[in-house]
Amino acid sequence: MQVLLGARSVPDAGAVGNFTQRARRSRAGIEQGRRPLACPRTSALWLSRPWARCRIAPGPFRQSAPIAVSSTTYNVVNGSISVPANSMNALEAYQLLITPAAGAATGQQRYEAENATVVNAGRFSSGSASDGGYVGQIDGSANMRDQSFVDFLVNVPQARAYTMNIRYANATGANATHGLASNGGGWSTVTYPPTGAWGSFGASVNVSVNLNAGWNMIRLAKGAPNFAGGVGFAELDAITLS
Ligand SMILES: [Ca+2]
Repeated sequence: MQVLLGARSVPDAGAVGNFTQRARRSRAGIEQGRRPLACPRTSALWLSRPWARCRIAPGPFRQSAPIAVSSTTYNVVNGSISVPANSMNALEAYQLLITPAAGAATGQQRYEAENATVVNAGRFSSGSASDGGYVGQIDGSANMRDQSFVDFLVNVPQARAYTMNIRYANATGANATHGLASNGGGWSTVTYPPTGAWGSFGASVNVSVNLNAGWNMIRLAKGAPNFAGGVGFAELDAITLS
């Protein structure tokens, strides 16, 4: 992730003394490009006297864009980053702008299992599932009539290896596996460690998948033609490509 740390100066909210004298000095300060000395913050006079608008009116003392304090690329570890912000000024506001280091993503990245082509399995609802739905009963592997698999039709901007995050549930108490194939290519194995309960989602695994630019078909299978069959059972919630 690319992180831009910026700061924007804010007017001094401190000393409030003789209103007339200080407000005049403030107006002069604005015209000279300096920070205003004081404006009463809650007084009705503050709202009614035009020079008191020094706090909100555009002027030389007010910055049009944040000052960049730092711009750094961080690796995401377990879904989070840690950004140090040293020597912060209490009179300034700070903001973080976080963007993917490779640039903003284009196109769809997440695909719901319940919206994919589901063969010999069922669609169900769950409050913990992405978009409220998932695919379960992906159980068949014995013969072509009952082989269970889910086909995701995805579109990616360029040909490369993508990280595919798979949200799943596996309440068998042991590792389960599916076969993974894209565009009719060879099979690889996806291993799903056990999770708490069927229909309860939050766990995910990452695998790598090679995709072509444009449309691709990704199959996750308990059973499918030319596939020996997976171990145990798993439910599918969604995949995310990055
Ligand atoms: Ca889902």
